[in-house]
Amino acid sequence: MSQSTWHKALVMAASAVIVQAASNQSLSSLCSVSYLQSTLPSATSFIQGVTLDPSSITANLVSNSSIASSNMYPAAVIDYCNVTLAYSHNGRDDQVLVEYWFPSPEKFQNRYLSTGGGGYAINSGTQSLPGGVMYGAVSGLTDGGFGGFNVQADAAMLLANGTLDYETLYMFAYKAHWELSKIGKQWTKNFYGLNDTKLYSYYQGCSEGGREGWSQIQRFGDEWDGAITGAPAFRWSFQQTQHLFSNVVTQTLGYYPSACELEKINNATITACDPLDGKTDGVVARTDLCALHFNLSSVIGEPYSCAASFGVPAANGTVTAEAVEVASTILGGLKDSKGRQVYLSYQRSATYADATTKYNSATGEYELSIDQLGGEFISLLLDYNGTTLANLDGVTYDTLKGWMIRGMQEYQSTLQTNWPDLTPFQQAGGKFIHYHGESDNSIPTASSVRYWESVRSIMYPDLSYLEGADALNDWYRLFLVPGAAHCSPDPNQPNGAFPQTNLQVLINWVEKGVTPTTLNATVLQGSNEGKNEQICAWPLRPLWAKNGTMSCAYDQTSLKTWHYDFDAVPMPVY
Ligand SMILES: *[C@@H]1O[C@H](CO)[C@@H](O)[C@H](O)[C@H]1NC(C)=O
Ligand SMILES: *[C@@H]1O[C@H](CO)[C@@H](O)[C@H](O)[C@H]1NC(C)=O
Ligand SMILES: *[C@@H]1O[C@H](CO)[C@@H](O)[C@H](O)[C@H]1NC(C)=O
Ligand SMILES: *[C@@H]1O[C@H](CO)[C@@H](O)[C@H](O)[C@H]1NC(C)=O
Ligand SMILES: *[C@@H]1O[C@H](CO)[C@@H](O)[C@H](O)[C@H]1NC(C)=O
Ligand SMILES: *[C@@H]1O[C@H](CO)[C@@H](O)[C@H](O)[C@H]1NC(C)=O
Ligand SMILES: *[C@@H]1O[C@H](CO)[C@@H](O)[C@H](O)[C@H]1NC(C)=O
Ligand SMILES: *[C@@H]1O[C@H](CO)[C@@H](O)[C@H](O)[C@H]1NC(C)=O
Ligand SMILES: *[C@@H]1O[C@H](CO)[C@@H](O)[C@H](O)[C@H]1NC(C)=O
Ligand SMILES: *[C@@H]1O[C@H](CO)[C@@H](O)[C@H](O)[C@H]1NC(C)=O
Ligand SMILES: *[C@@H]1O[C@H](CO)[C@@H](O)[C@H](O)[C@H]1NC(C)=O
Ligand SMILES: [Ca+2]
Repeated sequence: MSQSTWHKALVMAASAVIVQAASNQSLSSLCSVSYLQSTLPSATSFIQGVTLDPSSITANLVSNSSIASSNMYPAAVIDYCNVTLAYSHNGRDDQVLVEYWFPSPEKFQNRYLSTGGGGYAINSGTQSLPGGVMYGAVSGLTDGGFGGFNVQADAAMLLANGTLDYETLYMFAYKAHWELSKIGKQWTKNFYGLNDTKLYSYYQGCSEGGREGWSQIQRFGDEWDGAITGAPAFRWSFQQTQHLFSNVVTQTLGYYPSACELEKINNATITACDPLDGKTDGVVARTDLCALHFNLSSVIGEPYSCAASFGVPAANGTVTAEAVEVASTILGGLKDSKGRQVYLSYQRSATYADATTKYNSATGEYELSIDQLGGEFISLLLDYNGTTLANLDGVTYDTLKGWMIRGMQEYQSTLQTNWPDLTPFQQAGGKFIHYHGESDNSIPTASSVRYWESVRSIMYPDLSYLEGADALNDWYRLFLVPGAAHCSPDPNQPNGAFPQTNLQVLINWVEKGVTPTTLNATVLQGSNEGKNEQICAWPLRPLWAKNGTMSCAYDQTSLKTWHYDFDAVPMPVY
């Protein structure tokens, strides 16, 4: 029997089962390979060019699974059917694996959720799937076809040195996620016998997972009801290359600060800027006021000391003018040799992670340590030569600019992911929660601000700034999370709250029309753990009155500190 004939026979034999399932079947009776085969959609009816392999299906019931609280969801106890499936692309001898967790029929709430990865990983293992199941959503992840759920895209990106695997590139960029959601949604409908009942379709991911979410909303907007992305790694060539900027600053200035000296500069910044938001709580909720009112030079001469750790000896000294120059040059963002702005940078209060140096025990000196993600972009995707850049010899600010622009040309239709027209998503009624830690040390917070502003100006060109902002906030809201680092709370600012219940908030917005005027957040560490805070929606900024009340205020002088004019780049950079 051909696969499609076999498939039709199965579907017919199974239709009776589907009807039963829709009424009141236990998860244990549905969680079988035969039932999953019987409900597996016929690929040709909704997606062209893929062949699903019914014989590859695995299914196992997981009951009473205790899920610990994470940054992305609260604690819960869940039951689900853990399902994996292999499929291939017609005409290509390949294999892609997907995994879906199906909640029990009585907990299922007509929802589907796709989840993403981080770095070069297209999934987060099974870390992200519980967050959907606990809200009654079938939740899925993909291996991208890279060779297994634990294999990352970079491992499959080259067929040989010098030969990029374009299928891997496109799968990683957006194709694998499109297939994951198309298959997942159709299978969900069949599994629960939804018939004409509306299936809500959601996306949730952070960092590279955030970029993956945008890759779908920008291309297939009308396929989604709602999405959450944190700190997306979009504007790829700029984002990846900027990881090397801090290294090139140290190399250009000829000063390699110890981790301890940079930590001291950041600690002093946090202490000085914490009260500017009106509440002295160890959290810099207004990094823009910090940029306007705090002079880093005031830290010069301050003593610092750190204990020995991980092969780095104890450090003890006073902050030098050179270290402050390194820090302030990093904060200024990349400029070319003519002094023109190329890219944006981190906010004050973010640790200087990209500037990390390495201790040479033979010389007793600190020296250059190439940022891994930055070096990997150049080596793998511009040089097609493995995942490590050997050195930064001869690399200048202009070299970095060249890499950013070359990568923009080469990856505009794949990884760049900054298409600013979201009309199909908006017209289909989609809702978007975009958040970014204000102290992110891996993807600059201003990167998210720039994208939101790009969408505003492209979609509402005839409206004033505030009118455009209001119109955009009806369906796409950006929240900068005070005291949060990259996709997580910041251990240096333990009182900062993190938006752990984002999916609940998005569901309420999409399904009940409850607009998140402010974003719900919870302190997840320290002595205030469990405390609730609300986060202001861009472009409003938080400010605490003397009586402790927070308001979300419009402050044009502060907003200006977030905006950069990339006059070194001869093309619009959305
Ligand atoms: C479905 O099962 C639940 C408990 O498992 C029960 O409470 C409910 O009444 C059942 N519904 C129907 C329609 O049989
Ligand atoms: C679920 O797990 C908890 C502890 O993890 C246990 O106390 C409880 O008895 C279990 N319930 C069932 C129905 O298995
Ligand atoms: C889900 O199924 C896959 C494939 O059988 C298996 O590797 C994985 O460990 C399972 N996960 C859970 C949580 O059961
Ligand atoms: C590319 O060359 C590097 C050494 O320069 C080697 O380690 C790596 O395995 C090669 N990659 C491929 C895909 O051949
Ligand atoms: C789906 O349609 C079948 C056949 O018309 C029907 O028996 C079943 O109850 C429907 N399921 C739901 C969930 O409405
Ligand atoms: C920076 O502050 C943290 C506490 O937030 C502390 O653990 C660390 O020792 C401080 N580092 C320096 C160099 O002062
Ligand atoms: C910061 O302070 C230094 C040293 O006092 C001074 O030279 C510099 O002009 C100040 N920078 C700003 C932006 O005020
Ligand atoms: C740092 O050096 C100073 C001066 O030598 C000394 O007084 C102090 O105890 C040292 N601190 C640490 C933590 O080693
Ligand atoms: C490829 O990478 C290796 C190892 O990093 C390096 O030695 C070699 O020079 C690189 N080759 C090219 C053509 O960039
Ligand atoms: C908001 O967060 C609190 C914990 O800080 C939680 O109890 C509550 O359910 C959340 N509300 C929504 C709508 O998610
Ligand atoms: C706190 O102060 C602000 C600004 O002065 C005021 O608008 C607000 O009503 C006060 N709130 C309370 C609860 O007193
Ligand atoms: Ca504060």
